[in-house]
Amino acid sequence: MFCFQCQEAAKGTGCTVRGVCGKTDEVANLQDVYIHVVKTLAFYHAAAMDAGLDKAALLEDEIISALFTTITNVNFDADDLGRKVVAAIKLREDVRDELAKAGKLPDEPAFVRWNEGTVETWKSLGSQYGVMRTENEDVRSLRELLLIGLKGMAAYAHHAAVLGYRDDAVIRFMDKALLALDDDSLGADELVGLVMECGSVGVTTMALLDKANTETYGNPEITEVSIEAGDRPGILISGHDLKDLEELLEQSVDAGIDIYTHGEMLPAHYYPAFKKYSHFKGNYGNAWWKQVEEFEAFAGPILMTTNCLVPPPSSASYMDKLYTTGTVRYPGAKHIEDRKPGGQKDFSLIIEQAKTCQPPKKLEQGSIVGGFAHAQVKALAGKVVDAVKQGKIKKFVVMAGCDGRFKTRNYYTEFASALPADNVILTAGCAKYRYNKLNLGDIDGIPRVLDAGQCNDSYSLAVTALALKNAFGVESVNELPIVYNIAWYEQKAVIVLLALLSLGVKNIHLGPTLPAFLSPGVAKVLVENFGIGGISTVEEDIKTMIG
Ligand code: SF4
Ligand code: SF3
Repeated sequence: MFCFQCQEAAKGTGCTVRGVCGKTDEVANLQDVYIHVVKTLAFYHAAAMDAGLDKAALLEDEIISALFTTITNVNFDADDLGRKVVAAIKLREDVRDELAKAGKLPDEPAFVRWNEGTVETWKSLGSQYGVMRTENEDVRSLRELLLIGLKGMAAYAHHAAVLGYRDDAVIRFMDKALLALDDDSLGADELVGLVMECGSVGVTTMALLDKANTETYGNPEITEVSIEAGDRPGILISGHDLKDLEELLEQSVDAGIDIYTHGEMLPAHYYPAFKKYSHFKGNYGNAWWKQVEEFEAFAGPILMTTNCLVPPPSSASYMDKLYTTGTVRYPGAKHIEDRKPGGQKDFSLIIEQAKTCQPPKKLEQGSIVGGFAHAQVKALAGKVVDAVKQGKIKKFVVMAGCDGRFKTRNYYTEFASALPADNVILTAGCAKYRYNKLNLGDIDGIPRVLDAGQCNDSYSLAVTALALKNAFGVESVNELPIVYNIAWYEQKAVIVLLALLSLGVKNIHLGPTLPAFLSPGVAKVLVENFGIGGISTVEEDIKTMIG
């Protein structure tokens, strides 16, 4: 195996024996094969769309869900991945048959006919279809940056599609980019162009998801979320899938149990649509990497709807209470199957088990405040602009992104604490758990930590920046008193970064370390064109970023 797609890649270069995330060699190899097959699907998908075949939609779903499946901390199950690759090839061949029957089969390059080996041989294929297939370091870096951006884009496209929102421009770009990943005729310049296009299609995808979420569940609004545990048994739901949450809440209304969010599901509390459920109790615990101890303390069943799942240690007592759904899989965890068209997922098993469990152990006291997505910020715009004009707010500091387990991430807690009292943090994603319980206070009633939501809601931060640009009448977002100190861990943060670059945002600081997949040559391009930088010490960075 060779994998360097996340911030915790071994030795800062790549995992070669077993992932720091817990991904095995077999799983990594199967994921490489899966991605290889997805490139062949892209060819037939584009043809099926051109030909107007109904089956194009099935291939679209498969491409998007395959890319999402290979994101860090989503799927750890070799058997499941093997089945998925076999099914993907079968679907590809079905679509090819239909294209042939309709007389619409285009000339096929040799690689799209790939169908070699078996699940057993794929498990040990090494890096033949993975990162190291590309020899030139810069081309490899650009190809992987593009693929990683596509994975993040796919996650957002998947969430939008679950709510019935699609945009052909997104899947058309995915097809083009997937087919470019092994195209030896493309040099660095063309690949840089595709990476930039990936960022702008990333904006389209994030806007689509924002529309899907807000039209379905309403605009997030200022909300105080309890972080305390109640006295009834509960179900803990984590990940990013709001549709799963909706169905779980609906199916558990009179069950005598409570529903708690963990990690990235916290922002669900900000949506008006979920406020009608009196058993939607609060948030329990922190970011994904603390889950082993927090799932243990929770005592009830846990539902993982997307990343980030941490492999439970053999001593974990919650293994028989761990449920996965959607793209998430873990060997031994019970899996809730997908909904049929027009139907719901069936959460009865998990609800019945919850009734037999103890209430969660009490971990924390109090509450946190969030819900500052773009509509809420716009509603406050007058107040915010006044505070800036009166000099009460001097700077906005975007500290969105991911959290992770490395000690170096204490930097973000210290950085947030060290910010002057006239600075406001704009956040989204699980990075917020490094500072959202610090009680940093408010400025004339505007909290100093404005949480827009999940990493999925990072689009809101761009809309907020554009709203401020209009309010202040400046030419470019770079003239605003906003600095970016973003933390990344997995691939969704990469599409957010590319999206910000495509919107013209400059001088973003990215930490705690720069991605291992950026070769020195590619890193240089990003530094020279966009002023991207890393982080140093809190003291130094407060000086350089805040002044
Ligand atoms: Fe390593 Fe990250 Fe890849 Fe897991 S996802 S194998 S930790 S680089
Ligand atoms: Fe977090 Fe995994 Fe990225 Fe959604 S849950 S931000 S790391």
